[in-house]
Formats: sequence, C-alpha cells, structure tokens
Amino acid sequence: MNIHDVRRGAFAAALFLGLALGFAVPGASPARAEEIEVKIDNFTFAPRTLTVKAGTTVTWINEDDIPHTVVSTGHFRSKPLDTGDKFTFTFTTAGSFQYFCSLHPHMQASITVEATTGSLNSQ
Ligand SMILES: [Cu+2]
Repeated sequence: MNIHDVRRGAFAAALFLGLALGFAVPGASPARAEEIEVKIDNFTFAPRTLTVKAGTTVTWINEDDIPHTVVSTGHFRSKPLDTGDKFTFTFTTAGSFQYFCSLHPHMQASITVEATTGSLNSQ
C-alpha cells in the first residue's frame, strides 16, 4: 500500500518537469512561481502552517474518505471536495491567510504569504 509514495514520486516528477520546462521556456512562467501541495486527511490540513512567496499556487487534495472544503473568508472558498478532489488557489498578495473547512469548522490552518523582494520585474 504505497499509494502515498507513488503520489509523492509523481508530484516530485511533475515538479521537476515543471521546473525544467520553466527554464527551457524563459518568460513562460514567473521565475519564482512555486507550487505547493496541502493534503487533507483525517480531519487535518497538512502542513497546518505554511509560508510561501507571493505568486505561489497552493493545491489542496482531499485524501480523506469524507468531503471537506477549503475556505478563507474574503479570499477563497472551494466547493465540497470529495475524496481525490483538488482545489487550487494562487496567492498573489502578501499576508496571513487563515482558512478552515466549512463542514468541520474545527479544521483550521493558515498560510503566510511573503512579498517577493528584490530585483525581479514581475509585472
Ligand atoms: Cu472537513
């Protein structure tokens, strides 16, 4: 039962491929763009706290056997995610984003988004 290992490997491969393509096609995507995965399992967001750079796309994947949602009041709200469903949000502004599951409000987590600093002209 190594489904998690398989997924992790596939994600790493996809990430590597994405990076390779990003380098191969300059300008196709922001140089600092990152993709982060948050798993939902056993009524928990994992990782529960996360710090990312502005421009990062976060994908939540429900690996639990019941539906969950991902809601950050005023920012984003997923539909109920069944097992295996994903929700994606790209954080473009710095700040602290608390979020929760509207079906199980005790499920809470947060993402801190740092401004990208320095030389890049990310217009
Ligand atoms: Cu839930």
